[in-house]
Order: sequence, then structure tokens, then C-alpha cells
Amino acid sequence: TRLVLATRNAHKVAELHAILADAGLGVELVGADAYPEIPDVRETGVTFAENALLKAHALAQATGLPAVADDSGLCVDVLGGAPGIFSARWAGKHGDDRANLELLLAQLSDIDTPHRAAHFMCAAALALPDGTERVVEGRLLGTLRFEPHGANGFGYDPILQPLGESRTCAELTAEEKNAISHRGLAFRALVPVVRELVG
Ligand code: ITT
Ligand code: NA
Repeated sequence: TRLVLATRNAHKVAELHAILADAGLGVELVGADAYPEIPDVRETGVTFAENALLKAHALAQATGLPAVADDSGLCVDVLGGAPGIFSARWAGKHGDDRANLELLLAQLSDIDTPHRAAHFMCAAALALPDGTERVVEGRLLGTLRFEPHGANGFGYDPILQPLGESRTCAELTAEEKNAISHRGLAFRALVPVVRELVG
């Protein structure tokens, strides 16, 4: 069975391949880049789950194949959950990870460690061409550091230190991050759903 990944974020693609392969999901994963003619969907939802479903449905409709999507971001307690669904374009330009991270650090420069709680959120959605849909969520709780540390991962990984860790997500190996991450949790929860609905 073919399953299309509704993401153009290469970091997510790499993580999802590893997570779903480890889970022993016997499907052929096809990146959305295999369908360059399909326009990007506008993420008009107000929640991670809504946006993940929008992306999955758009690709399932366009390809006639079951599609999975990820919508994710960083939610900072003291900012009332921001950047949240706006994480990819917090500094203005979509996908400018470095600018997004620098702006967030500047906004939090006066906030001391006990008040720097944050979590990564991931909504993982499955949509079938017939309109069937499922969505599950995962989160990774942590604390925000004052400076970036580490070179692995992407996005806000250099500043998010998971609870119980002395390293940031960017100092973890890919395997270590996937084992505890919001994305790992969400997509491992989606695996039995894919098995049931896709085969
Ligand atoms: P697609 O919509 O094509 O999947 P995208 O990069 O636009 O790709 P999102 O709208 O879901 O994806 O935004 C995700 C942003 O949240 C991403 O740019 C990072 O800034 C942040 N983020 C999500 N997961 C992360 C992770 O595991 N580590 C660090 N930052 C993460
Ligand atoms: Na989004």
C-alpha cells in the first residue's frame, strides 16, 4: 500500500521515515514532492489538528491515495501558547528557523528559568480519498534555554530542553529525539490506525 506524506519540510520527512520504519509499518511512503503539480494547501485552521487534517485531506483528494500529515509547533506557557500554529513563520518568513528562534529568544530574554516552560505539539492526521479521517496528538514538555545548543534536528530544537534532560533536542541523536518527541508519540499512535484503515 502507498501512503503519501503531506509535508514539504525535509526535516519532518526524515523523522517520519525513521519513526514509521521503526514501527514496522509495511507501507510504501511517498513524499509530497512526488506530486509537484499539487499546490500547497492554505493552513487556515486554528488548531494543529485542524491544519493537519486540512493538509492530509488535500493530498488524499489530489492523489487518490491515503495521506498522512503533520502540523506541529512550539507552545510557550508565558506567551499563552505562542508561537503555536504560527511557529514556522514567527519572524515573518515561512520556514526561517534561525530568525524564528532568535526572535523568540529575544522575546523571552527577561523571563527567568522557572517561567520558561514550553512544549512541542504535533498533530498527526490520516485522511483517505473517501473522506475518512483520524487525528492524534503528541507533546514533548520542556524548558527553554537562553542560548541555542546543539546542531541536530531543526526549528526550535536548539532551545528546547526536554524535562529530565540536561541536553537540548538539538543535542540528542535522531533516535533519542524520536523516542520521546511529540512527532514520535503522535505518529506511533497513528500506526495502528493506519494498519486498521489502510492495511
Ligand atoms: P509542512 O506544513 O509542509 O508539513 P512546515 O514546516 O510548514 O511543513 P508546520 O506548519 O507544521 O510545518 O510548522 C512546523 C514548525 O514548528 C517548524 O517550522 C518548526 O519551527 C516548529 N517545529 C515543529 N516540530 C519541531 C521539532 O521537532 N523541533 C523543532 N521545531 C519544531
Ligand atoms: Na502549521
